[in-house]
Amino acid sequence: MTQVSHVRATPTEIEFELLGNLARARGTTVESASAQDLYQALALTVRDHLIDRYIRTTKAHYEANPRFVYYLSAEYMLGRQLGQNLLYSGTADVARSALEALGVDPAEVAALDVEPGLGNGGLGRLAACLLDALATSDIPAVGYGIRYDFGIFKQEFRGGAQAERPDDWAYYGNPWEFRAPDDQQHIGFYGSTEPAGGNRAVWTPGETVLGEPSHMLVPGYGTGTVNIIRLWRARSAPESFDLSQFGAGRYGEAVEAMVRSGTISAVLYPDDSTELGRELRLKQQYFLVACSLRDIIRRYRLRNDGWDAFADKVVIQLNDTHPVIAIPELMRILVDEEGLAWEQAWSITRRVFAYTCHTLLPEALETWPVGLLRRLLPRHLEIIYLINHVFLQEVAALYPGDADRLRRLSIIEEGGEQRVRMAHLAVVGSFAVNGVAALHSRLLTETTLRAFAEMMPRQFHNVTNGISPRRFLLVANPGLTRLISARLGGTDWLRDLDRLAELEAAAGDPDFRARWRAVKRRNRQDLAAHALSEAGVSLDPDALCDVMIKRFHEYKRQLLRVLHVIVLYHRIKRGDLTGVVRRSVVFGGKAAPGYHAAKRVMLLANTVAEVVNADPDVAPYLKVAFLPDYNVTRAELIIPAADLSEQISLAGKEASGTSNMKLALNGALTIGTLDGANVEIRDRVGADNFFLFGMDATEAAALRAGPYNPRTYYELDEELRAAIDAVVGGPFACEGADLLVGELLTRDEYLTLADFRAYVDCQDRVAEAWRDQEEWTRRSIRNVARSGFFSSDRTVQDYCRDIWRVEPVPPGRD
Ligand code: TH1
Repeated sequence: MTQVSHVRATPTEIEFELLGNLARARGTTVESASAQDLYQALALTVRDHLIDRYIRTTKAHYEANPRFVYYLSAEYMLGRQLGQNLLYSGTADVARSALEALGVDPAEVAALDVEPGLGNGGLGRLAACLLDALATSDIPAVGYGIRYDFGIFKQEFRGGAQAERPDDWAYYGNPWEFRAPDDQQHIGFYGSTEPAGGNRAVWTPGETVLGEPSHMLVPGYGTGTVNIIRLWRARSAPESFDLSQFGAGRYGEAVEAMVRSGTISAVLYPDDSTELGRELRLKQQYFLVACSLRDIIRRYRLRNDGWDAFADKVVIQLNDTHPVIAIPELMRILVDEEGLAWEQAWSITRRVFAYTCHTLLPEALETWPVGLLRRLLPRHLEIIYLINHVFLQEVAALYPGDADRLRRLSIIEEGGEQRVRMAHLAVVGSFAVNGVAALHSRLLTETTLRAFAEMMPRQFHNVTNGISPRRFLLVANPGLTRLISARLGGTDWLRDLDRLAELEAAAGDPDFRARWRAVKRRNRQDLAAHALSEAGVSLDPDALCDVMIKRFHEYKRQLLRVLHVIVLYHRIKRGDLTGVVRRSVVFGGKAAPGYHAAKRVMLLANTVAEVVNADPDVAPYLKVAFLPDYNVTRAELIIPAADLSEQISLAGKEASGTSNMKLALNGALTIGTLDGANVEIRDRVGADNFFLFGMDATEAAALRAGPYNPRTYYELDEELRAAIDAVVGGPFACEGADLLVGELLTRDEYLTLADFRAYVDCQDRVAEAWRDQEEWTRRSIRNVARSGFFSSDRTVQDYCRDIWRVEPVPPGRD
């Protein structure tokens, strides 16, 4: 197995350590150990091998007193830790030998590693990929987040419909985390404020909650750095135990406030790219921010005095608007608690924060009702009003008499109930704003944040997302990693992904192509085994593996994918094999539990799968597998097997997308629209290696602006009509199909019908290309050779250069 070389442990030493941990941490012996005992002991053993590095990293940071990046995010999708940490600590091979020497099956033990699903989708996984790259690049950084008791729900299908089960991920204990109750923070909510002279006030909270941190190690690959992610868990403050109620025998009432405190970190909101505006969500956001800022200040004070150096030593990246309440919170600390003048506090604040926007969807832009803020965080609302007041004075001076501009820029949304626009607060309170792909960053400045971009153009940046090649090649696809390493001579390319360009010549080598195909086939076999056991579908390992993995959302247009599958079904049934090659159509993804429209598409996909898979005429050509409970672990299995990557969102809707990058780097060719990072993928891999179809963002916006009649497409396109008819009364009828089709024929908000013909024809070109396996393999190899740009190492370099201005601090080697 490929791994870091500077490790000295032998299998015997690992065996000794493992037995030691089994005895000391689990109180048992190898003879009587359960699989769980062995897993926990192994995890602790591997963890021990990272601890020395962590301590050296901390020492180096303490000595250098460098500028730190603090990444604030409500979500992290870390993926399983064991496999990664074995590889990063260089103990994978020795640990395997040690387990085998003890008569233990390594696979059985590894299967017990649970992925902490502390996120919904791309935004949370991006946070994990950036932390991985920060550590790999030796950048001093800490990730802050919430330690949800329940992560993203587990998905099952009942009668084809999504059913959710709670994710009690740490039930057996999480061996990767270190709890630090002594670093706990007291966080206030509710209550009232009293003026205290000038701009100062005293806030007396009505309720106090404790934030208890734990940290998990974030090792770099091929370097000594081990950073951390610090996650906060809410606990009740002792004073919330109501002794008077207790004394009166009302035990339930006595503990009520205590229980309420804990609910703050109880569960992750399972909504991706939509906003619910619930009080508990705002509480979570403030809890994360308040705990983290106190911790950041504590860390700053270890080596610095006063506030003069704060903005030189600290940069705080806000991952979307979820942690934006940090801006008024820092102002509150500086003005009310530290006694700084407003102007000085504001100058510090504006030099500390930077904001990443991840969306263009209006329904994802957070706004909080003023009434809710006044109740929950009264002092913060006052501060927000004052920030807005000062800001609007600046605007008025710059654009005299332009009332409309004031209205568009204001942090407060008027008209009906006043609301606080968190994106506006974010832009006003930070020194840099960035979008997550070139197209997205441009659209942000032309639409959502246009008035801001006009006023402060230099504050706007683009930083195109990236993914960790360690997670999605080294860990997920060892076969391809070995093949590439053999060609490139060693594994250094995993830290320098531009070196993949050296594979370009290998595309012309028939022997290399044969090996490439063999790896992909092996991966498809592994996926087929999984599809059989988890979805009861038998996939042909030689069929084109056609993959769509992402959250279910109307704008992502899984429905378009399903319509094409129905077209193929109809063609096969009538003996027309145009565009037909053996295909495995694979779906993965969850829908927010309350998102009924997305759930209807999901049920339809499962219904189509059932009919298609059961039809003996069709089965030789087409199979549909909807693999339940898509998560990072499942992604690691699906992505390496993929040949075709479905990136078919309506242009102008997907900010970036990241599965497009993961799939491209694993040798899948993309079929897609000019949306999000697809644009840059196509620029890099070349038009020959990208199946482009459909409207671009400008055309889509124009069509949406005018009168749009989806029914015309239905009437004029015979295949489309047949497909839709098969959904209402035909073989694919299922609950909600009438609603789904009704919306499609009357509104079709995401222009599915307008792009249908272009998509189907483009899929025919895919099939044609697949028939020439040698040529397909050449394209697949070139695709990988040209995708080095999409490493999260490059993303982190961009942030470091354009926004953070931080330098690496390499720790001493062991
Ligand atoms: C996603 C975007 O939809 C996706 O295009 C992008 O690749 C990814 O972020 C990483 O940048 C978003 N996820 C969320 C989740 C919530 C709110 C807004 C967004 S945008 C809860």
